[in-house]
Amino acid sequence: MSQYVKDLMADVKAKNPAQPEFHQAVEEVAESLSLVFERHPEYRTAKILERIIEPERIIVFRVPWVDDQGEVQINRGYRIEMNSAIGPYKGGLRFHPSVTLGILKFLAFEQVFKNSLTTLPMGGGKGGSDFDPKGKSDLKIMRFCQAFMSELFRHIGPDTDVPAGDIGVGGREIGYLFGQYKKLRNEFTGVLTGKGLNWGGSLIRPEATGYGCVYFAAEMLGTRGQTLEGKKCLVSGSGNVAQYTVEKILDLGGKPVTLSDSNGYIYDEAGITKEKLAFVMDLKNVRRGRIEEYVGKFKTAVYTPTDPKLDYNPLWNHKADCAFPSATQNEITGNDATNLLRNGVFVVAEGANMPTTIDGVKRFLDARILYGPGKAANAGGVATSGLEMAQNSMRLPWSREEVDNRLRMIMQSIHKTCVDVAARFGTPGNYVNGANIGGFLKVADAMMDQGVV
Ligand code: NDP
Ligand code: 2IT
Repeated sequence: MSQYVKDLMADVKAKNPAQPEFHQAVEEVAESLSLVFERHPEYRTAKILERIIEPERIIVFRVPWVDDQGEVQINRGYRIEMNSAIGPYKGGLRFHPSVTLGILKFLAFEQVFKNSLTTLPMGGGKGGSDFDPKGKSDLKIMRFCQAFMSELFRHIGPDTDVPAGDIGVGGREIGYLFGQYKKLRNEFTGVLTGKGLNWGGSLIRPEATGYGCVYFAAEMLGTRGQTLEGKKCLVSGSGNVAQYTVEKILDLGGKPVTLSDSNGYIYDEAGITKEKLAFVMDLKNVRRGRIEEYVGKFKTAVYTPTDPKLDYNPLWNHKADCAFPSATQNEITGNDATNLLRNGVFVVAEGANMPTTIDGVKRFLDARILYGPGKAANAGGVATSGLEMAQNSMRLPWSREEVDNRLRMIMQSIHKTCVDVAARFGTPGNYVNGANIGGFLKVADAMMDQGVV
């Protein structure tokens, strides 16, 4: 680690104590940017990275609501408005009990670089709450979403800050949030993305993160003259990103064999087919059940419950070619990375945000596999949110083919940026440097143009 990164990280840790995920995200980017600062000291002089690290604004608020028993409940709501150099703040909302300020700051920080890579004019933001939607009735979810938006509405807007979904926030929640925003503002605008198709949503937005991640994997494979055809794929999670990752892997001839939730994972030796995926979609999106039910229905699969005592995740310990982590941060540790490499995995495309620890990333880079970091590989979701914003502004919807073609072109462009920039800065094949530097340059130049604000 260079002296510059050491000093920067000491400052970041002193100023932002107890935010380990935020420190991790900053450290990874700072390491890559050392290569830029050697050639462009002007960015260092202007303290561009130091400014990106400091959110432009953080909003923290009380979310009081009344549950079905008439008991008052209190959650904490957040919106991190991280950087608006290249467009309005843009990024998802996460509802999960693990949500803290540090988690949302890491996500908002990553979002700045990711959104820049998409080629669309979007700044970076993220928000959410420590609210746990699991097992709650639609009515409770609606009450919570209304309470959350009763404060958030005064801070967001179609040209200011445009939230979307993330863990625990899907089409249902976006609907309730949008309804409350519209009631309070008396305005029908594109203030949220991931909206329903009948009221301003875009075709392909639900599919976009998973589809985009698989398109990115296909691009990476293309650099070695290969395709997904016949490739055995490990997928974690079973939510929005995981489901459409499986769907696109199947479209491109691959063989997905795993899915998971926080209780455990299933391994289906025969492969997860379109029919089995339809069962999972109904299980997760309609009945809101646990992935364990899969093995009751399909006898070719085995279920392994999560064992917190293990120092590795057995999901990542199967013979395979590709891995698509699509659940949450730090789900691939150093041990998991070693297991993946030993089992023959040579493509890792991150659907989740920062699913690999710093130690794990180092092992992937040392092994020179095709490792696509989340900032690049999962950018298809927010890119398609950008396409939803464009359609809302025009008040004209595009067809499925139009949006899917644009998504594919954007993923190809992000891939090309990563490859070109990594080579230009002396680390060919290193998609981490390619994504971090490629995302940084556009934001940095915009900040240089706009002065110290
Ligand atoms: P969902 O809420 O739809 O699904 C999340 C899945 O991950 C569930 O299967 C969930 O299991 C599992 N999961 C969540 N937290 C944990 C945890 N702490 N430990 C183990 N499993 C966990 O979310 P998404 O699919 O939308 O998001 C998945 C990942 O993709 C996240 O990292 C998100 O930030 C990222 N992402 C999402 C985008 C989007 O457009 N939605 C865009 C880009 C990235 P359980 O039900 O048991 O909690
Ligand atoms: O992490 C992400 O990129 C998202 N959750 C999607 C954000 C968005 O605004 O669509």
